[in-house]
Amino acid sequence: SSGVTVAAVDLGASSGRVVVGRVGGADGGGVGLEVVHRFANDPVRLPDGLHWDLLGLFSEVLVGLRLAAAHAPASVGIDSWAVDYGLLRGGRLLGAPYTYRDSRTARGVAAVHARVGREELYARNGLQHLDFNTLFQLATEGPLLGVADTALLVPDLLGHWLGGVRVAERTNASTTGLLGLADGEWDTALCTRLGLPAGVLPPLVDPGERLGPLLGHVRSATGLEDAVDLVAVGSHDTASAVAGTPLSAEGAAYLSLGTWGLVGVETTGPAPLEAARAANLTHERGVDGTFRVLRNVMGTWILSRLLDSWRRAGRDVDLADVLGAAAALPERVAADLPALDVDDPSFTAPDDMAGAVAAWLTARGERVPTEPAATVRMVCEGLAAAYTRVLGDLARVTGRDVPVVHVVGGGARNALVCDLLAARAGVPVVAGPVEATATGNVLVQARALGAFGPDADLATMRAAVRGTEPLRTHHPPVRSAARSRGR
Ligand code: LRH
Repeated sequence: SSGVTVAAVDLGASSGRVVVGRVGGADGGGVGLEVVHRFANDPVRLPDGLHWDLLGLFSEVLVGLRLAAAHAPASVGIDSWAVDYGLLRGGRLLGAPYTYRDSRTARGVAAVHARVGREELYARNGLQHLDFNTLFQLATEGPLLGVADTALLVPDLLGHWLGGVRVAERTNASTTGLLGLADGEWDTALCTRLGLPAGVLPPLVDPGERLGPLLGHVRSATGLEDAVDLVAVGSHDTASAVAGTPLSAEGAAYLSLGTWGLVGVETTGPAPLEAARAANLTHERGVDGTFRVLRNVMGTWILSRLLDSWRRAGRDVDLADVLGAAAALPERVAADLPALDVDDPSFTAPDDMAGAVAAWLTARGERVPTEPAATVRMVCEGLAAAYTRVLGDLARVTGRDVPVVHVVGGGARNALVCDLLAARAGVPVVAGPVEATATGNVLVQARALGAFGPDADLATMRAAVRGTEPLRTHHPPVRSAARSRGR
């Protein structure tokens, strides 16, 4: 065949991109990606809290699609970070959406738990407790929720602005806390118990469903053809990332490493529930009815905020340079540094990350390093330790050994974290693709357009990723390999 060309919009919590993807044809069955537009995604603080600039993001999406139009894509698919949403009435957006880092969420947690306890909530939705899960955010909306007729998660909202449809794509819907773990449908009984109007939740769709043409003014703004359809993808970025991960071995784990580090395995059903709850693992829905049993852990956020602190203090530190210096620290020096507890709540949204790290160390009687390299080493050691703990939990809860970990997303470039993870976990770490999320987005669209044949499963699509993307394996040092063999 001549292959299929699609446009993927992928919005992360710190940056977004529009990517043109080609499957089949000249790429010989592989996936070819070209990032045609990149842009920052910076939250905006207003007197009432921390918001996303969704109109700004939408404008960037249009700029990107205009650039993509030159490659004549046959469809467009959107994914973004999870949990956040906009409220609409009669098609009009009711206020600027909040970011999940806004502190309002704590109130929502108290309000929800006053009506439904943690254990019952977990039995219904299977989610790791995160203060920002959508249901806690909705519980803080008050009267506005009585005015709204529709709530749309971020990628669904952008999809609505591109194509006019109002739907809830299921993988992202599974991060709201309002989707039933057992049946994958909206839990309207839970909504009623929480006093949330279930009527604002739109009909669910699955990745791969065609959602129809773009609006006329979007076609004129972008130059995209009349025949271009909006196609539902795994609209939760992590769902697309896992779809785009070339998982090879049985039981292989993934670490989708961006702002967050999502450590998990793909399963065909929920994990044993009591054990999963005790380990604070989440159940998110993946492409093709899969489950992502994972834990949301700190990702590259601390590192990027540290660079920001240093920059504001007049010290320009380059990430690649400082990671290199952190990796090159003598073993003796590195061994003396404490591993940072990266999931400490004081790192969630501090104004000054360097100050927060210093305060954490001081509170524990530790010396505060003056060199960025030492600080970065502590962070990376802390990240690797946290991911290793989750891998242990996953093996225990699922009863399956984890033979290999795939690190995807921008963090796959962080060789220090990959090396430390391989050493601590005692298994090989396969790094790449960096653009796994866009890849997963492209694959699902391409299949919907016939690039793989209608019955192609995830394994078939993943084989296409393995063929085109150079992957790098980080092996555990010999001593820890021996240790894990002796287990
Ligand atoms: C990663 C991510 C993650 C969620 C968080 C809100 O970008 O979607 O899966 O837990 O953002």
